[in-house]
Amino acid sequence: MDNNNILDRFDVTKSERYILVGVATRDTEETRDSLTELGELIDTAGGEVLDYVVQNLKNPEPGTYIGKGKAEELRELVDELDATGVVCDDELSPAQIRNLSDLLDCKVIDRTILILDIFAAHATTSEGKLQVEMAQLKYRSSRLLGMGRAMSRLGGGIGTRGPGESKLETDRRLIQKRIGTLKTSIDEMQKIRETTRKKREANTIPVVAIVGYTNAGKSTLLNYLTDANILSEDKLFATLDPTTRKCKLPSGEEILLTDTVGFINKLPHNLIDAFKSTLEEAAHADLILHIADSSDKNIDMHLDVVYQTLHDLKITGKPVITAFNKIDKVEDAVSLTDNKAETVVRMSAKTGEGVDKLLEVIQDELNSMRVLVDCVLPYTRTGDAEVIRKGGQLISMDYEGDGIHIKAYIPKALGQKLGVIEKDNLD
Ligand SMILES: Nc1nc2c(ncn2[C@@H]2O[C@H](COP(=O)(O)OP(=O)(O)OP(=O)(O)O)[C@@H](O)[C@H]2O)c(=O)[nH]1
Ligand SMILES: [Mg+2]
Repeated sequence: MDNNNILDRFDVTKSERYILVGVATRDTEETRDSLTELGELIDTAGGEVLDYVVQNLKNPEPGTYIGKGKAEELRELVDELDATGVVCDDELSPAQIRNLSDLLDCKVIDRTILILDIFAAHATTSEGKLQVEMAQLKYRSSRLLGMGRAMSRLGGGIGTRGPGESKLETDRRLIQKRIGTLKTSIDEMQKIRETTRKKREANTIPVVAIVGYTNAGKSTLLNYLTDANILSEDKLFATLDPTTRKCKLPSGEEILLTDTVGFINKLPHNLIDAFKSTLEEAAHADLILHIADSSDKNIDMHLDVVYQTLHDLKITGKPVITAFNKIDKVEDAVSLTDNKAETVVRMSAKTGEGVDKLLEVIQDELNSMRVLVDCVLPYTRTGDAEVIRKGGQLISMDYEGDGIHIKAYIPKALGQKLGVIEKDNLD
């Protein structure tokens, strides 16, 4: 027997140990990949994965998720491996959690509560914390009735952590009241953010929102381009709260780049709701920068998850640039495509390869949303000249005898407002 095993056995501080369980309704391979991701979630939450169990079923059993026979086998495995509990790869109904935890006589958690737990641990801003607490309370309030034993089996640890932990009440009314209070606070914070965003919009600096599957390298890119100093690590959901930084394009024009929470397959609905407001930055962006991990073996499925989530969040109709990141890790990045994007680039946020090209593409895309103005403004309109200088990509600005000669790319809407587009600039 090797030393590691002996150490494992006697280490009482060892983290919680789980068996992962999935139901393959269509493709066993797909379910296995989903379980691998579930394993990464457990790892991120600080737990350990002991084994994987997959059952092929047309649909999950309504009462017990897996079949009774499979549950028997699983119970033996739980005993044999001395597991803390099992994690199911789908969101379970209250009845499924209760019945399964009775059958297995151990802690039963699901993908949703695991993700909520990670979000709870990673939220750093007060708004993020309140949003996670609200999502957790909503999940729990629908699962309290008749869950006595299953709840007590949860004990502590994964699935029970978060800002609301000390307030975990078994009384629905208290939970409803708390949800009401949280909503008021979140609404207030949202108003403040709205004001900040409006101010920003008045500045007309283009906003580019970085979106993508979790762990694709969004924060690494923002760190590479700016001094954002965001935590980036090989964990899922390293980033929860949005960070916005100024970044200079090759032309010298400044843009605002926003890094946001990553997406994941089967993202709990309560969380989509909760993070709608943090993702507002993306909803108001001029351009979506979609980061994908070239080395991800499920890249196509994950591209779809991102587009589906953007659709759920009603972030549609914006130009998308897809950057296939981590090309330093793959042999053949050239064959990767995304036909939903306007443009595709290949890059590495780690080595910097292809990042210049990405910035050029962002510049081109922004320019294509603009018009070229070439006009002369009288000196009485110095203020407008300044608006043009700040609001677009300035090519030249000369103070001549007859007025200010300006050449610049500016957003169409701004050009119309100032009356400097085409015929209008004869005024
Ligand atoms: N080899 C390689 N690794 C990269 C590259 N970009 C990011 N990574 C690594 O990928 C992991 C995830 O990077 P993050 O920047 O945290 O990813 P993210 O998209 O912000 O992830 P979440 O915030 O968790 O959604 C880290 O370990 C990075 O060092 C790259 O171009 N090449
Ligand atoms: Mg991140």
